Amino acid sequence: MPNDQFVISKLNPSIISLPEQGMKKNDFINDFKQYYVHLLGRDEHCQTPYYAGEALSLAIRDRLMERWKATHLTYKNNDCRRSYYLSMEFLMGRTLSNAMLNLGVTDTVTQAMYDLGIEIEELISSEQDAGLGNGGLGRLAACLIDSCATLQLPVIGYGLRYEYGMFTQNIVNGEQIEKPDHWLRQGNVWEIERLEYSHSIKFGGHTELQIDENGKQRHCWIATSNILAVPFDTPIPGYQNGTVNTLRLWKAVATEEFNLEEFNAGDYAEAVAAKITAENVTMVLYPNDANENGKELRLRQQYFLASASLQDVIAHWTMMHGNDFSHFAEKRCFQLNDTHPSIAIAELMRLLMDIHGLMWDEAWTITTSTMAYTNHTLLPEALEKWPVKLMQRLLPRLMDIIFEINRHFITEASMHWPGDSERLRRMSIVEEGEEQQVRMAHLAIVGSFSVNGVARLHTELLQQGLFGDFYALWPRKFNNKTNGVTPRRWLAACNPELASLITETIGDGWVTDLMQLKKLEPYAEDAQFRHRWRAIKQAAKQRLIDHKQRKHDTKLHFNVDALFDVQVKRIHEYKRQLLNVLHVIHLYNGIKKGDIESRVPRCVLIGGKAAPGYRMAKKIIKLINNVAEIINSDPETENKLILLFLQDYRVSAMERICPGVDLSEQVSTAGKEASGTGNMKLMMNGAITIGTLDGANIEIREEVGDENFFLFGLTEEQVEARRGHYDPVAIIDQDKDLQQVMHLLESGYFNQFEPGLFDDLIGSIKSPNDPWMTIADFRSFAEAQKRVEDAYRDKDQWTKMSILNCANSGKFSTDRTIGEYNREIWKLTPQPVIHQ
Ligand code: 26Q
Repeated sequence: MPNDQFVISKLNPSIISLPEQGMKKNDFINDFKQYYVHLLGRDEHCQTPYYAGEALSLAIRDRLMERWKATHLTYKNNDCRRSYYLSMEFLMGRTLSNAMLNLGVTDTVTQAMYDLGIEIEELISSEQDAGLGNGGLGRLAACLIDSCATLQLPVIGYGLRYEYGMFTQNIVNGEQIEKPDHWLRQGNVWEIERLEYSHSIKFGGHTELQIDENGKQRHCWIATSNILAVPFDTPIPGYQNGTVNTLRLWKAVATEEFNLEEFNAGDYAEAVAAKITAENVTMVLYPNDANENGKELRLRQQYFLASASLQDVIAHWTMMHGNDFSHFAEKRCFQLNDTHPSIAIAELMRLLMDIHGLMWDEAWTITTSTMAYTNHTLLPEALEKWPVKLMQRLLPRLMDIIFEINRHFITEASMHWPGDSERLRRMSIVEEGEEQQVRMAHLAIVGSFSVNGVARLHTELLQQGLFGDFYALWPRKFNNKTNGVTPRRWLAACNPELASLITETIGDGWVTDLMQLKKLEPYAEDAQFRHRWRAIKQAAKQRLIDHKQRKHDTKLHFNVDALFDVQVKRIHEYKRQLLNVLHVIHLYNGIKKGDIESRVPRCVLIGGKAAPGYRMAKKIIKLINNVAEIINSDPETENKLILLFLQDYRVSAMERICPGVDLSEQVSTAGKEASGTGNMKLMMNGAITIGTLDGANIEIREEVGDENFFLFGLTEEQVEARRGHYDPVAIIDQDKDLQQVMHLLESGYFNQFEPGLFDDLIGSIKSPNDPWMTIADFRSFAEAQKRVEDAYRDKDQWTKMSILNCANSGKFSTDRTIGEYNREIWKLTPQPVIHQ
């Protein structure tokens, strides 16, 4: 740690204050040149747009710095209540265009670059995605903190600075090949390292009872291996409001003392090896979006995040209030993004008791009035459990505390249900069995004052099913917070043409008050408006095609009049990309049989990553590619049907895709998708949903009206009622179309040179135990797809529906979501930033 703080503390604030940075075109031109030539040492011969992008980013970053500092000062001076969003994932994507939009300089800067002969789009797309997340949960965290800044709420995001983010997906011979994503290789201009706020994190060792200077007993956790957590801060600007919040990501670094001891003992190689182990903690993001149980490194990551973040908050607290924690719970609040950081509950207890000397009851009251937990899944296999043995070895003091929390909890629960030992066994934080395990969701519920689901149905199912016992015990803890997405990135920035038309029509208030989109409704009846809306959609489709043709070097002939039918999301059995493929095969079969008159030309795009260890998901990718190969190379499908797998789906890909989508596929088995957020992005950009009554689809349909949504499939109740007597083979036998589809699949039509390749996929959907009941929904899906085509054939009708989808997407802004988190959980006061 730098020990030159003495010199810094003598710096006079007036000496380091800078003149205000200009926001005019020439100011950007001058700063750009300065950075490009003097700092980066590049000239007109530089072959890549990357450095120009970096120079511009530095100029933009400068404009964020003063606002960042002023925001920080405002929060500090007001000593306001704050909350902290703890998440193992922040899927931020690119930063430059969002920063320009939020600073309100997009047009000025575009012009400035143009004057220099630079196309700004080239600079924007030369930026690497910050892919520090898997999918929905990670992107939600990014959208939520954007809204916090826009609503001027004092919220800090805490996460991990993975050296390698989400892998890059290549498709080779139809299969997914993963390539490591070394996103920091060329540096990251958006982050500021703050060594001075590092904290030391303990692992291993053992605990001892000691007597402190006041004669009180204290638990000590000793003989540990320590790792240093070094923070890197990224500015999170609000939308044109002077607020710049902070995302603080922790990097693991070997501590000096840790190395020194071993060096002195002469064990050089061991010391270097230990350094590597230490720095491994934040080396890589786990690429599963369901639980990969029991991996020690993952537990290390989780504790590292929890401990570093809590130490940071407490260090800041004691600096202001000394060792007085009596008002801590009034002033601080933590939101846990799923159970991943939920070890924070035990860690806060440890810090309060072992470091700050509080008694159990006092510490427990503080903990249970500051922690709040968001659940993102109902799938039982995705619930986190950690072996007690592993916890005892890695985090012995925390395991002791968890046992003690559980003892208190079981006492409370048994007063509520005396003698109901079966229920207590079900509810216990520690699962008994051959191997004892800690149920992290139970720890999270017991240790929090708020437990929320992420869509109405999801929350209801949590209360009735998975967490039913807890709901019976503490009904008032439970609440719903339907997800959203930020309209800045997902409409204003990614679809500037549509955004301009909207602003021209209803003004620009919608950007921060998305319910205003409702004012577009009457324009659905205006032929001229529809014409412009349609032209914008067509142009977006054309751009999407052009990009595909450049990148995929495909010679396919696309038609912008075709229906663009898109399913982009992680590949998962419950999300049922297979149902989509069955339907595509059905369409293909129809073409082959000459049944074409009634159909509409369609371009089906499917994209998404499979967890590297998820065999079935990887097979699904292979199947999509094989089917695409056959369909696209068949001359009979020309101008009628295209199927394409979109490689390396990620945040920046979605920004390109969503303006050009007609039909949004949201076809998960009812009751399985907690919410979905891709559905919201697509709706906001005027796509119409074909979907089941699952997750937020239900609320989307409620907002837009049944007539503007293509509903199909079993309800959650029907799915559950079918279990035990589901008979997919009988369903196939009674459905001619499905028979033919299955025949094509089973005859090896799509894997002529790879016999048996898809047997397991076929077996899974034909099994009476198929949890996702794909076959059960086929008929209803195919019929809904027919209705889609009937609607699409009537261009005016379709465009009306498209406008109405956008007009009614207002609810799905994270501004609304954050408003609810704040009103019902955080209770923060907005803090307008005072600029000196
Ligand atoms: C856990 C343990 C070990 C390794 C990995 C994990 C892990 C990582 C990521 C488990 C789950 C995730 C991600 C889950 C996720 O993205 N869930 C989605 O969250 C969205 C936001 O609430 C919802 O819209 C989606 O419905 C939900 O599937």
